Amino acid sequence: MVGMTLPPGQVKARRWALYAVLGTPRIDLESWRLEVTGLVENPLKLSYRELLDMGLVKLRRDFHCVTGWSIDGVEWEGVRIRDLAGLAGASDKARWIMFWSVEGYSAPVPVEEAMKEDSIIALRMNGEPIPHEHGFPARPIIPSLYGWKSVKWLCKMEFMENYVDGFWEARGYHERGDVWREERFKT
Ligand SMILES: Nc1nc2c(c(=O)[nH]1)N[C@H]1C(S)=C(S)[C@@H](COP(=O)(O)O)O[C@H]1N2
Ligand SMILES: [Mo]
Repeated sequence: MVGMTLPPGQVKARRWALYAVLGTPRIDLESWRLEVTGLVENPLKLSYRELLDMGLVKLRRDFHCVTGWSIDGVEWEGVRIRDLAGLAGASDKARWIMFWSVEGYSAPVPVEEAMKEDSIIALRMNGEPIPHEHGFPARPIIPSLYGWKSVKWLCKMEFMENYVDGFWEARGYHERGDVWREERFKT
C-alpha cells in the first residue's frame, strides 16, 4: 500500500514483532469460550462457532505498536463489539471494558472506543483464522488505539464502571492509548 499515513512517532515495519509477555497459552477450541460479563443483563459464554455464526464484518486497518512500529493494511474479520454489548445487554453505567486473555494478560478500553463501528472482536486475519502466535482464536481490534490493547488469546470482556489498570497500564502506559493523540504513557 502506497502512502500510508503514519501516526506521530511511528515507523513503518515490514514484519510483526510477536509479543507474549506472560507466555503463549495452549488453546483447546472445544472448551474455549468468549465470556461477556460484568455490568451486563445477560452474561454470555460464546463458542467459536457461535461467534462465526453471528456473521463477520471485514476491515483493513493499520496496526500500531507503542514501541514505534506500524504494519499497514492488515485485513481483519470479526464481530462488532457493539453487537456483543447489545446481545449481553451492557449497562449504561459501564464506562470501561477489560479485555482478558487466557494466560492472564489484560487491557482496559473506554466503552466509547469499543463501541465504534470499526471496533471488532477479530476471528480472522489476512483471510484465514488468526494464526496461533497472533492470538487464535480471537483478539479485539480497536484501530484508533495502540496494539497493546489488542489482547491476544482473548477469553473475557468485562464491562466495568470504574477504570482499573491492565498489564501495561500498571507499568505506566496510558489509560486510553489513542495513536493519533500519541497517548503512550500516563501523564
Ligand atoms: N496476550 C497478549 N496479548 C498481547 C500482548 C501480549 O504480550 N500478550 N502484547 C500486545 C502488544 S504490546 C502488541 S503490539 C500486540 C502485538 O501483536 P502480535 O504479537 O500479533 O504481533 O499484541 C498485544 N497483545
Ligand atoms: Mo506493543
